[in-house]
Amino acid sequence: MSSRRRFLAGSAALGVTGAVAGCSAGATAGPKGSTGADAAGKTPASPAAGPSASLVPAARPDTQPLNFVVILADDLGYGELGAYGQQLIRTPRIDRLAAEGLRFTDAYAAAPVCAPSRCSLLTGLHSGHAAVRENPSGPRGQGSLTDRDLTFAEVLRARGYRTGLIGKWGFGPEEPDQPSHPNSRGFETFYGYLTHRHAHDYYPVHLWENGTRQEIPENRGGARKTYGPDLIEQRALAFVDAHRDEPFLLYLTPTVPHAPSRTPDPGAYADEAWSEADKAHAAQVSSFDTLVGGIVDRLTALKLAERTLVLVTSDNGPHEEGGTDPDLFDANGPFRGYKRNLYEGGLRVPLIAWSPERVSAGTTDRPTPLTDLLPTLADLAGAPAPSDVDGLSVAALLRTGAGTGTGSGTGSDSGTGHAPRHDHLYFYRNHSGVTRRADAVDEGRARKLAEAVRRGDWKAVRFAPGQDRRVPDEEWQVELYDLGRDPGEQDDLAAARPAQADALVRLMRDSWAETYERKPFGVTLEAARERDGFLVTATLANGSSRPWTGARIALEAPAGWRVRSLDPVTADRVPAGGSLAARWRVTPATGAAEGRLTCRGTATHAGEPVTYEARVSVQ
Ligand SMILES: [Ca+2]
Ligand SMILES: [Ca+2]
Repeated sequence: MSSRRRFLAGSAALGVTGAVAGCSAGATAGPKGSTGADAAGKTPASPAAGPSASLVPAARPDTQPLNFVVILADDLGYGELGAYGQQLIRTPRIDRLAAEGLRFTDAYAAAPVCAPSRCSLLTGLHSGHAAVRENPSGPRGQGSLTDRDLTFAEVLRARGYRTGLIGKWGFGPEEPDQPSHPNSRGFETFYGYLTHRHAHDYYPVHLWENGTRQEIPENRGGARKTYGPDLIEQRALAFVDAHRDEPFLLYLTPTVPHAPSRTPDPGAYADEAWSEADKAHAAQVSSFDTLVGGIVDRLTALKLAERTLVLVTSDNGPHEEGGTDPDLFDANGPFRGYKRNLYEGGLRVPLIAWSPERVSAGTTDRPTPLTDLLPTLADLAGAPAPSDVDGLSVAALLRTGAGTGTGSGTGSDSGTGHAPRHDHLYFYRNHSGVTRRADAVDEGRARKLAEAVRRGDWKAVRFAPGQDRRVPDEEWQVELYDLGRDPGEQDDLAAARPAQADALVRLMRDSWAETYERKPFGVTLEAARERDGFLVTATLANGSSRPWTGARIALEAPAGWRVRSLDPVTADRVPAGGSLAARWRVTPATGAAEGRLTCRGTATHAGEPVTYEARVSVQ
């Protein structure tokens, strides 16, 4: 029987101290754990009386939970914002955030194309470990997340955050109620495009609202009546309004400035002597800026700005599709390459962190892959993060007084807080789609499998002879660059510094796992059919790096069902990497053919309550 890990709905401003009360098993607590007695008939009469109403940390006046708004552009290049040197396209709202907040000069998308970049961003795993490592193409089909893929939304749900994804999800299949749907991966609210390909349609004839396909009939037959990004903006503002009084995560992923460059209005660029595609592209970038500004204005109007962290970034380097000319805009800034390349232009992205009164104005040159997002949000929310992710928390940088350094590029932390630094960053690319400039930059190797590593200022890129990663090292072409001296990756030092190149190739080999086994995290629930009912097994796994205390698991069954606990359901302490497991015998009510079982696991992590939930339908 399938088990789906879910994270609880909760409402803010309700203190949690007693964790689970009134549940159908584990009614007593003891210092060494207790075995709940036969608890038939003790099922809570209504969910409101049970634990689901008591999830969110008490909002102490001095420590209001921080809201998170993560805004991810699609194919916005490093050089396309004024704050990063853009001369032709106007982005005044984001530029102001960059001036007031922390600007990362060395932020990296986790991959040079959408799907793997977004999978890594959501899960904190780099592209040698993540579930989705390639864009959908040909027979390989659409990448999917699984029940084993823990997203930052799921991590925050455990602390009672209200979570929404508005925009492009980017994974298939195009179906509701499956493990790769945002609602199954921690997002309570989803509105927008499910699959990668559908997100290319700016005038869609349908979008998804959670599990429901919503028709947009006015766009049928190629009509361009309702612009998808406008709907996304409306829903994003509505999400902020709806959750103004509770801690929330908004993951806002508009489909701009991706190809095809379509916009209802070229606006300020109408009279430029540019192609229509370039005018529309510039208008898309400016519309992204307007969207960001609109969200900030709404946060300010609702008096939420002081307790909200806004992060603005992009999923990969600039595209050249649909006739857009990235060189007109110098969209890759000082770097070599575009979307699809593992040179810096394909990977390096803007990243701005803004939170008045929390984040000081400044810049940091810490090499910061977007895999750092999950542990950072977890850190700031006081939520456990899985210890087996590749990302590291940069919470220490996002503090008043931390972001004042300009950075020297030498790997020093001076002036940029004390966020841990990565030993190295790893990137993988295997993509059969190719564009002219990207292929020229790759010297005709854009269809070849490639890898890159940055360690300190050293950067190595290597190309396989084809799309098979298992070929011997000597068949790869390796290049080596010194980014400190040569950020544009023009001077290949591989022949001059073979030992350095070999060292980075070893890191590439070590970074890759054909299948990356995850450590258990949160609640899993399984039910096996027995003669008169079910044997139910639940596990609360502490996959974080800190011990949990006061752990408890409880099983909830439909009214009238008989639930008999077979094992202790509490533990004073669950060490990092440990777990609490228990079994129950469940007998359906007479005549009941099917029902849903819910298991909640609760514990205290670093002084704060966390709750995980899993459900299974039995029949
Ligand atoms: Ca993209
Ligand atoms: Ca350039």
